[in-house]
Amino acid sequence: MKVLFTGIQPTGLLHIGNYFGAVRNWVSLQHQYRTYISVVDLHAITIQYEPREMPGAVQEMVLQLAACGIDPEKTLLFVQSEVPGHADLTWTFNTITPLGELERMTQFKDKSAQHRKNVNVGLLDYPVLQAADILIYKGEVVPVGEDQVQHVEFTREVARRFNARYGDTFPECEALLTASPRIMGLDGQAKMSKSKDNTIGLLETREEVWAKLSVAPTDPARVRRSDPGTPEKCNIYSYHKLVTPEPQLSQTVAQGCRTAGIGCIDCKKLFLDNLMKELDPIRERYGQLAARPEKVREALDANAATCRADAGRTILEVKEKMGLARTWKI
Ligand code: AQP
Repeated sequence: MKVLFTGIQPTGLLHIGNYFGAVRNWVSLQHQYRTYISVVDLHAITIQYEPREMPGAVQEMVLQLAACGIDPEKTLLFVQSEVPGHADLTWTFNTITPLGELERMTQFKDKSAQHRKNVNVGLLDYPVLQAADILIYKGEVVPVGEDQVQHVEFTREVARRFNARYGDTFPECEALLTASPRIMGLDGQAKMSKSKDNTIGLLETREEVWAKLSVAPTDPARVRRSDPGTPEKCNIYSYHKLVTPEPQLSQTVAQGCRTAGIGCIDCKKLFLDNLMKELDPIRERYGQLAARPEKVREALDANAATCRADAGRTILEVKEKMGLARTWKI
C-alpha cells in the first residue's frame, strides 16, 4: 500500500474550505492508502497562542475529523508533538536547506506580514517541519488544498537533496488536489481562512450559516432581482458546485441566474439547504463523539505508539546514512 500523509492545525473550528478543499477527500482516500493524518500542534505554536487552550483545541480538531468520517481505528490519526521524531528529522533537514528558499515561501511572507511582532524562526522553518512530517513516514501522496502545494514541492526538493548527499532514502511525494483546491471566503476576496474571518464553520447551525450567507456578495452585476447574472462571476455559485447535484445545479441555479429566473436570495437558500444536508450529520456525529471522547482518545494513544515506531525506523536509517549512528564499541 502506498503511504499518504497529511496534516491539519488545531486552530479552532474546521471551515467548509478545509472540508471541501481537503478533509472530504481524506475520508475517501483513507481506504486506499496507509494513511497518516496528523493534528500538527508544533506548526500551530509558530504564531501567538494560549497554552491553556491548546489541549482543548487538539481534542476538538480530532473529534471534528472523526465526525467528518476519518476513522481513527483504521487511519493513523495522531498528534504531531507525541512523535518526537518529527522535530528530530527537522533539524537534519535544516542542515541541507538553503535559507533563501525558506525566505521565498509564499506562506512565510503572508504570515510574517500578518504577525509582524512575532516573526520567529519556527515560522520560517515551517516548511522544513512539514517536509519532516511527510518524509518521516516516507509519504508518497499528500492530499492538500492549493495553498500547500508550494510546501509539497519544497518537500520533494528536500528529499532529492538528502538522497543526493546521503544516498537514496526518501521518495518524491506528490500533492493530490481536489476538484475544488481553493475555496474562496464569504467575502469573495481571498481564500476561506480562519485568520481572514470569512468562513462558514463546519459545525455552525443553519441559523448561524444563514446570518453570514444572507449578506455575502454575489455577482456584482445583479443589482436588481430582474437583472440577469453570470454564475461564473458569483462566489455563491462556486459554493453550489460543492454540494448541489445535477440537474439542479445547471438548470435551477446556473440557468436561473442567467435568466433572472431566481433571485440571489432564493439561490442562497437553495445552497443553504444542500449544504446543511451535508453538514447536519457531521454536527450530529460531533455531538455524539464529544459526549464520549474516550474511544477516540484510546485510538489516538495507540496510533501515536505506531507512529513513534515507524518514525523511529526512519530516524535510525537517517542517522546511519549521515554517520550519526554509533558504530564504535567500548
Ligand atoms: N480555502 C481553502 N480551500 C481549499 N483548501 C483549504 N485548506 C485550507 N483552507 C482552504 C486546506 O485545508 C487543510 C488544512 O489546512 P491548515 O491546517 O493549514 O488550515 P489552515 O491553513 O489553518 O486554515 P486557514 O483557515 O487557512 O488558517 P489560517 O488562516 O491560519 O491560514 C490543508 O490541506 C489546506 O490546504
